[in-house]
Amino acid sequence: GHKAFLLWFTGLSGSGKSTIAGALEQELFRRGVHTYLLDGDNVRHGLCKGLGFSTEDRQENLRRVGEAAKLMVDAGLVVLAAFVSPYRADRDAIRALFPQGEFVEVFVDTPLAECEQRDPKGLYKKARAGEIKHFTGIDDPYEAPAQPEVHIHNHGRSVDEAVAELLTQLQARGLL
Ligand code: GGZ
Repeated sequence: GHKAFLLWFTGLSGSGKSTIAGALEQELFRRGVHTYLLDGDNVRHGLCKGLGFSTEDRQENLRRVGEAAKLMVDAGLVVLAAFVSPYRADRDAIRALFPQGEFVEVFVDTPLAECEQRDPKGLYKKARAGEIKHFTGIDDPYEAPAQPEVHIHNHGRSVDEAVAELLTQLQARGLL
């Protein structure tokens, strides 16, 4: 079998977290690694149903995701989690659930201007218009990780390059 660990992707809405995590998951699948991808799309309708985007709700959203991820890692999976997770304290609380080396924080670093230009769901436009309040990067904070295990500068780079960098980093850490 392979090692089990949690890869935690953090970054702005539209930064490319889910895209990169999904592409990495495909490559891991190809290598016979057993994975599970958690993101807002699959937890906010069930496990985290009813939670919004206040500071408290984000904290509870991420707490539940962290606990679920821990169970999955205990079961032997490589878990990929892609959440905005804007507060350092919330990310560090999840880190604290895992033994050293089994929590890998991945900062998907895309400038706000680029995310806003992409605006795949039109959410930035709505946030600028005041139709969505507390939108991360617009009228809500994003606390960038100070010491992420992996820092992906995702401006003007392809998904394949980001995946290659992640694979290199995971190999260097003895996780693959
Ligand atoms: C940030 C929001 C908000 C607000 C809705 N702030 O691009 P998306 O659409 O798919 O990613 C964003 C997602 C964020 O949910 P998370 O569970 O990842 O957030 S957190 O980790 O903070 O709990 C965005 C959409 O939901 N969205 N309102 N106000 N993103």
